[in-house]
Amino acid sequence: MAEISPSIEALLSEERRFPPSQEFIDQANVNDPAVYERADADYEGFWESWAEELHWFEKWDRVLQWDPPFAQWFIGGKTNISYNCLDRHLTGARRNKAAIVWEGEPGDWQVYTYADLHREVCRFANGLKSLGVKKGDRITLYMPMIPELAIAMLACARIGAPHSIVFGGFSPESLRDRINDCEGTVVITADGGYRRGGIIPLKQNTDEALEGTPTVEKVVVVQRVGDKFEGSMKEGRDIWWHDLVEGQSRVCPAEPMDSEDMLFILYTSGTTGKPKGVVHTTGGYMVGTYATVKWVFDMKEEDVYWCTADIGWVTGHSYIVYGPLANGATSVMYEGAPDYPDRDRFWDIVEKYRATIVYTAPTAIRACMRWGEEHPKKHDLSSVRLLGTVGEPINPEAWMWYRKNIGGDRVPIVDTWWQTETGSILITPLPGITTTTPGSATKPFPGIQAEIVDEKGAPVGPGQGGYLVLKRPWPSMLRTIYGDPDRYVEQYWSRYPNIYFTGDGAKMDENGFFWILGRVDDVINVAGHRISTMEVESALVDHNAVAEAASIGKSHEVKGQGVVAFVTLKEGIDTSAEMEQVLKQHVRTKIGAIARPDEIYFTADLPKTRSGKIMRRLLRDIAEGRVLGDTTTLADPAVVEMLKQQYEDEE
Ligand code: 7RM
Repeated sequence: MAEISPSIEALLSEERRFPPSQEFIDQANVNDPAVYERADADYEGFWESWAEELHWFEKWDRVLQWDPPFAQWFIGGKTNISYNCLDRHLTGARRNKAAIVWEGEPGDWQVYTYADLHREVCRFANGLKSLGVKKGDRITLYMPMIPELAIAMLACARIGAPHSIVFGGFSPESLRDRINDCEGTVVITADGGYRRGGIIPLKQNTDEALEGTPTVEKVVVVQRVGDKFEGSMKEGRDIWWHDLVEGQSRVCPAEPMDSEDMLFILYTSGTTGKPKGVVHTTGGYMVGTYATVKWVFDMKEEDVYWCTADIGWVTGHSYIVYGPLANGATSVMYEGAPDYPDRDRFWDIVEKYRATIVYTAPTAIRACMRWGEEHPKKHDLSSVRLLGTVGEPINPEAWMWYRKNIGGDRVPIVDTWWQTETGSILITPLPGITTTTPGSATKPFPGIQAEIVDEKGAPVGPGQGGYLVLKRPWPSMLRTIYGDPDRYVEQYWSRYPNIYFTGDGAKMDENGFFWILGRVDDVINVAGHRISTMEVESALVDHNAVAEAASIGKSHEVKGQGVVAFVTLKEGIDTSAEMEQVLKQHVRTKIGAIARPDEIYFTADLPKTRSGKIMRRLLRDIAEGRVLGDTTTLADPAVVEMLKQQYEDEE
């Protein structure tokens, strides 16, 4: 892992630099580079001062108890995140400020002020209590991106019932497994949700899931699609949301929660087939999401902030709901797809609500690149003052496109690295301090000690690569895997003693900046040289003809592994043997001979998870001619079948 491959040199030789403008620096929430040293010298004190900005019913006795690998933060402190997201804002000018600005896919919209949101959360929390829900009961949410989803989360948090949100795109079987794993007693869903004009039958899926869930007693159903609902309600078990809240009191005191009481469970896939229930607790998670929103997104009173994620993923939990609302911000929430009814929908929303901060995923940016810059050009995006990305490495070309076409070549971009497990952003630029470079997530957030280490755990030097690890606890870290503490220890804390293993590979450049290369199983080893799938992909998408690319390592007799690439060309460009040669040569020119793909396959689509991550494991299976592994998390199973057929035909 320690050697420098020629490929990485290409990436690290990126020379474009984007310092923040003086204008941005002058107004930024944080613009003093000394914050890094100060936080480093006393990280407990650093986090404690963040906690002091929030409301606690009772103050903590100690900031941190660290018995590796188990951490407790703000010990003895009593707080409630729903109180901090709502009640805390009701006394002053924020009372009638927009908390959630919601846009439905069909074009309907609603605005909830902080006072509105507080009232609806209290009414629903009282409704849950009337169903018998008590502190500690697990509640499963399987909902579309509608305001009731945020209301339900905040209501659960208010009464101390941990929520487990299952993304609305998951199958009945996945829903069932997740309900059973945490023994949920109530499921909250909707009669349906809109997606590209069609309806996702959430209630019917729930009914199917509930055929094998002995613990579930009640199902609350939001009426979203009304007349178009084709399912039914089960007498005695199912109740409409509007009937449940009818007549409920608009007062529901927030339960004082211990700082270490469970706030939520969120399932995420790991190296094995069974998803892990990542457990987050109250105080630390609240502090982590609050602090990062304020500094990474430079959140101001007048901002209109839009994170395009689905709340079913951690990004939506932390950066649509909890972090922004804890800051008293205005958070935009959108129900539908980026290309419905047209490919300018995102930019239409930015213009309509005058969004000032936009946070999205590289995969969405690449899709927009593919659709062409005429779509953002149709809209006035001059309100935008800060852009963010998350979820996967961003190739410099997509970064530059985003900066130019959405940021008008003038606004900072924050490439934020974190995980479901980390709860909040850990590696990121601070937009009023950091000079960014396309493709690098830059530096650990103050107080975070991230390092890149070799197999033995020794830190690698500048220009070198290794495993990304975290050497100190941080407030929003996961506390355990629900019902499986051994897996928590084994998965994250066993490779290196008392050090958190992220599962990601990374490189450090001469400035000490981090370049996240992706999961360590996405690294290709060609003749002893390590090449990230991302580097090859970055080179491929750098070519004008390429919309998206995925690369994998395929076993090779002499070199150990060779590079195989799967490429989607831009619309209107034809595949040909000549194009294949051109692209192979392009990669060779961009990175070096070592990275030149042995084979390139053209494909109309790549296999992706429902959250948009390319499933390279399946591409490896296809390329190796193996039986396909677990395909249950695929967004569109037909894509792999087609690819497999095509691969076999061409082989
Ligand atoms: C927030 C989220 C976590 C994995 C993580 C990485 C990858 C996330 C970045 C990134 C490069 C980034 N949670 N990842 N952000 N890679 N640059 N800025 O995505 O649990 O779903 O995924 O995502 O591999 O380990 S997650």
